[in-house]
Amino acid sequence: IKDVATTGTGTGVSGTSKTINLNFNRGIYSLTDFTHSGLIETYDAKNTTSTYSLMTDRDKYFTAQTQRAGVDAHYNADVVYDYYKARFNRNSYDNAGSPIYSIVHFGVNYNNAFWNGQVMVYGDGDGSTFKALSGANDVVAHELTHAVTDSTVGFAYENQSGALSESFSDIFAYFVDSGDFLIGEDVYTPNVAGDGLRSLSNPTLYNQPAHMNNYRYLPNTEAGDYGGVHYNSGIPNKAFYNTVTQLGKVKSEQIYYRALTQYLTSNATFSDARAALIQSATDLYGTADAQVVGSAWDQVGVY
Ligand code: ASN
Ligand code: ZN
Repeated sequence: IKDVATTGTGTGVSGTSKTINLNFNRGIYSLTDFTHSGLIETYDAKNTTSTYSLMTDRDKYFTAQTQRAGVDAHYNADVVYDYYKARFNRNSYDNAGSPIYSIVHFGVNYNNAFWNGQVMVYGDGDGSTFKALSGANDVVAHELTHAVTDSTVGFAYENQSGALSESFSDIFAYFVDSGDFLIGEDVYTPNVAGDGLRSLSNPTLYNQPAHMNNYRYLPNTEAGDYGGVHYNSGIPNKAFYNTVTQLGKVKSEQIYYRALTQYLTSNATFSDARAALIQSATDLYGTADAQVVGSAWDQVGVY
């Protein structure tokens, strides 16, 4: 019995049609993509939190309502894989070609998505705060970048190092979906146009600080968001915005990637990130660009 790589047609969360990579075996098509050096495969939890099975169909048209979240998790995992390969020659999240498994329809009306340390997991949303979260390529890129940072820096997920983990996930989400500085706009509050979950250009729009003056010392508990990792990330996000608007995307993404893979360590502070990015800019492009990076952080009060 032979696996045959093929392509099919899928309908995504927002109703658009896209070409997806499939496997065909014994009369069944599945969301299994062998076209990369690392496997990409997508599973259905069928609104449980514990069991899941490969998403399959009798034909190559994954167009049913219940398949939409799977189609986009699968398609967007490809997009993010291809981004890291094209820009940094990175082969999957660990640069060792590890398989990217995604699970959709996790739980009931679940308003979140996460990297659990091994696989990508997506809720359907409750239809009002979120629709199915795999529908946003920047959400997929954010979560998969947690896998990248876990296998490079290994940021401790608390306080400033945790906020840096959040910020790097938002920053590479921006690079994958660089038409805007919003995160999650494709799936966040489907009944409200033009908003997002966070903004890199204007963090205060969504209740995040854009300067150390407004840094918050929150408890290192789940209720305290582990020291406000999704709150204080507004500060390094704004420093990134200040950088990319001056140096452009091509230089900025290399500077940020080099800092991740060469300099940052698990307990890094915002000051350490500033220093790592300045050093990376110096290595790659020289002192003038490094000064731009330094002033980008000066403007948010990080020295
Ligand atoms: N979606 C969230 C994130 O990636 C999940 C979490 O809180 N870890 O940050
Ligand atoms: Zn995150």
